[in-house]
Amino acid sequence: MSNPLYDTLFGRHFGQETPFLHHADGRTTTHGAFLRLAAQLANLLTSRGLEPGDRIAVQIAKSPEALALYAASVQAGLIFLPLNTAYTATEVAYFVQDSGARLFVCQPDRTAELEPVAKGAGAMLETLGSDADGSLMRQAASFPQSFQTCPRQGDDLAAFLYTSGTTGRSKGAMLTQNNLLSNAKTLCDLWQFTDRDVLLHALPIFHTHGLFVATNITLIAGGSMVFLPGFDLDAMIANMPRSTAMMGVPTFYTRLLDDPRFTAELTGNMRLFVSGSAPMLTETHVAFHKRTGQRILERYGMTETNMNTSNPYQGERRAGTVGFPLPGVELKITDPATGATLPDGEIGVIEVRGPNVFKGYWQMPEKTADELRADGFFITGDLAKIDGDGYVHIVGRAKDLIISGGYNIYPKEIELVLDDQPGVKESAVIGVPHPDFGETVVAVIVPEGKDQPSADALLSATNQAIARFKQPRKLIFTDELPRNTMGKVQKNLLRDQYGDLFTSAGKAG
Ligand code: MLC
Ligand code: AMP
Repeated sequence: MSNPLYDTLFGRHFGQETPFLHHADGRTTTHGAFLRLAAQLANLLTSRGLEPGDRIAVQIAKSPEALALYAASVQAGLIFLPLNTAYTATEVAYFVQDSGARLFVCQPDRTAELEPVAKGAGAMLETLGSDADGSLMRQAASFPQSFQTCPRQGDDLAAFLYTSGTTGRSKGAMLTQNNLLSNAKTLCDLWQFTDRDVLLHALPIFHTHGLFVATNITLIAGGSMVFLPGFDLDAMIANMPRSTAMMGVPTFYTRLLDDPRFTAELTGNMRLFVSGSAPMLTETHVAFHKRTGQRILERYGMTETNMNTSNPYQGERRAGTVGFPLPGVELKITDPATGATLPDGEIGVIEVRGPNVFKGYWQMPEKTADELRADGFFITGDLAKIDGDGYVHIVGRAKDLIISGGYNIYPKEIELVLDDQPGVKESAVIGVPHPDFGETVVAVIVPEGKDQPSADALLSATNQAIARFKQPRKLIFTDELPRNTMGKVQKNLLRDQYGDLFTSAGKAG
């Protein structure tokens, strides 16, 4: 009996003392040592009664041990549910409860705050810290270093990743073993990864980009990763010469370009720079080429679909485009009103179908039916056109979504918090251009009466409820919101009005 995801990503490296994770301090963890730890964790998890198909929710700092917990979950047939470390206890409570997680793993320093969350959801609680501290590692040490891999099939679920929605309620995207495996194999081939590659890994491992694209591809190729806890400019510069590839959000690239130490010489050993998760400005692509002589490869994906398109590895990487549909992925541009396929050159919504497309939203059949057609096409909500050469150009979004530094922020979630505050009649949250994060959050607020509510009180309310990265960077008070004849708030007008708040033309900084 096999477990395709475990066998392909991890199992075949068992016992191999080849380098897998290079640490900032110069130490290296081999594939063998990594998989022995994963096996200990898998033994521990099953000893606690976790069975194939059970959910394990984790909100832990990026570390080799955190990644081993992912491997352990796959080996034990569990459904891995990683959560952004910035989420507040209120946000986490929803995910743990909604997913029905049997076990929740948090950082040791947040135990007091998150213990009631686990208890409220009927989940067991363990801890794992960034220095291999916490209850999980303490217990794992006494378990055997090999584990009888749980049999799984390609269609079995491997992960839940929650994505927010336009209604403000997050949905658990159910990803199967095949979804992850097919995509990783395709990208590994397309981007020509081999066991000689060293990936400079600075992305978080609670999202598709850092966990599935970056990590799974490296594992399939048998390569290694410089595994940094996060994006730190000095560490990026220091580790670039020993790396061959990097994956990042556009903010990584603008920050690197802002540093004079980032030169063609520094990138001399690098063969591939990949960008995605948010639109990259053409000027960034051009400036990068001018500085390094290399062209960034931009690709396009989503939590629900993994990766859908990519610029070519060989051939023209066209700035301002996300390239072509991946092998095995069907892509069409449709009329948002009728669903009819549009001819090339016309703007419509991207729909995709293929082995990469998820199974649906956990316990939300109506929402699944709204976005995943019966014929298997997923309606992405991204607006695009296809040019005469077949390149896909993303031109906007049909969904009300802000992407800040590669993190998705749904305005509705923030509006619900603001509208609940005393003195607020209504609010509209918009994304405006930002030099570092691409877009950032601005809240336009209509007070209830004559007196303006205190900005501090409003910010403190959002601080309690939602993660820091989603909180408005500016509040604007106004008498009324612009509306169309149907009564719908015209956010495009607000974006036009406040669009230069953070750019050189504006002042907010
Ligand atoms: C951090 N902050 C952010 C932020 N990240 N605010 C808005 N947007 C963000 N993305 C906050 C911090 O809490 C802090 O708040 C302040 O901004 C400054 O922090 P910083 O030190 O400058 O941030 P940093 O830690 O350097 O993080 C920035 C970043 C990080 C860009 C490196 O956000 C990041 O790694 N983003 C990658 C996201 C990602 O992996 N997305 C993939 C999604 S998968 P304070 O308190 O100081 O004001 C997907 C599918 C696909 O989309 O296609 O890939
Ligand atoms: P997420 O739900 O976090 O997976 O974010 C997916 C969304 O990120 C997509 O629907 C797009 O709107 C956006 N996205 C990802 N890659 C790109 C890209 N290369 N260019 C523009 N938008 C992108």
